[in-house]
This record gives sequence, structure tokens and C-alpha cells, in this order.
Amino acid sequence: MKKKKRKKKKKQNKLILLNRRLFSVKTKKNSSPKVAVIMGSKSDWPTMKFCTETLKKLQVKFDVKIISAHRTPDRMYAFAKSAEKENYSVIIAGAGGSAHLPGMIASMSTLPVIGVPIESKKLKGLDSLLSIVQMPKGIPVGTVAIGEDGAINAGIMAASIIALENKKVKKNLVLWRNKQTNSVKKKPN
Ligand code: RP5
Repeated sequence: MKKKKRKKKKKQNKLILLNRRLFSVKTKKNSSPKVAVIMGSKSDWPTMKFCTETLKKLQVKFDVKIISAHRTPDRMYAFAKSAEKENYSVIIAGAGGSAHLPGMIASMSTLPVIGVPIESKKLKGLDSLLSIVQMPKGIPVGTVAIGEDGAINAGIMAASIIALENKKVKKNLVLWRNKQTNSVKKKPN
């Protein structure tokens, strides 16, 4: 009986160790959480710059990168695999024509991924939106509106996620929203 118990305990300890190894991700020391703003092409920048401007206003740290799912697949893989170690808390991915970028990133990282559908020339971004929003179950991508509105909202949403554990960002977010509320006039004229 005692032997059985000891065996059980040993098995449990082994499982605990395995879980610790699986779920502990080493991050860079002394660095505060930041957002990765990635996009498929330089041509996405006129839209995605609204996202970085929003992050700046809310004083959220971020890095910007061009990562294309179809032109730089190795870069995409390396980025997704190391994103957590690089201390990113949220990934914002803007994509137009090759709009599987956010889904591909989400398939390789458990970090929250927000997809921004870029307005494509031919279909006005409807193709990007459907590609990003219609992820099959199991790998979610939080999807925002097409274009500038989506880019801004992606920044605000990323800040909200960071604010869960960061008081400074929380305060900035509350102030920013209050300012927005106060700017709405009671009458149109
Ligand atoms: C995607 O294809 C980008 O996200 C961009 O929206 C679209 C077109 O890219 P370019 O041909 O303008 O570089 O990779």
C-alpha cells in the first residue's frame, strides 16, 4: 500500500515538473510589457501608423516590423516562435492581400493576436476581413474593423490587455476615454 502511494506521489511530482517546463517561458529581464505591431508590407504602413500613434498616446511600448506570410515566411516563423521570449504581451498584425498573416502567427504563439484587415484595392478590404475573422475553432484572432478605425481600435484593445497588469497604462486608458466622452457635444450645432 505504502509503495503504491509513493509511486503515485512520484508520478504526480513528475507531472508537476513537466508542466512547469512546458508553461514557463523565459522572458528578457528588466523589460516591461510591449506590443509587436507587424504588417505584411510597407504599403500597410499608412493604415498601421494609426495604430502606433494610438499606442504612443496611451504610453504603451511597441516595436514595428514588416513580416510577410508569403514573402518572408522564415521571418514570420522566427518572429512568432520568439515573440514571448522577446517580452511581447500582444501582437497586432495588419494584413491585406495575404491576410492569413495574423492566423499564422496565432497558430505559433499563445499570445493574444489582434488582426487588422487592410483595405485592399480590389475588394475594399472585405477579403482581408473575412480571411482574418473567419478563423476555424481552436486558434482565435481578435479581429477589428477594416482600415484606419481597426488600426486605432487594435491599439486601444492592446492597451486594455496590457492595462490588466499595468497601472500606468490603465490610468492612461481611463483618462483617454474620459477625454473622448467629454469631447462629445450635447447638440450638433
Ligand atoms: C499583403 O499583401 C500586405 O499585407 C498588403 O496588404 C498586401 C499587398 O502588398 P504589396 O503588394 O503592396 O506589398 O502582404
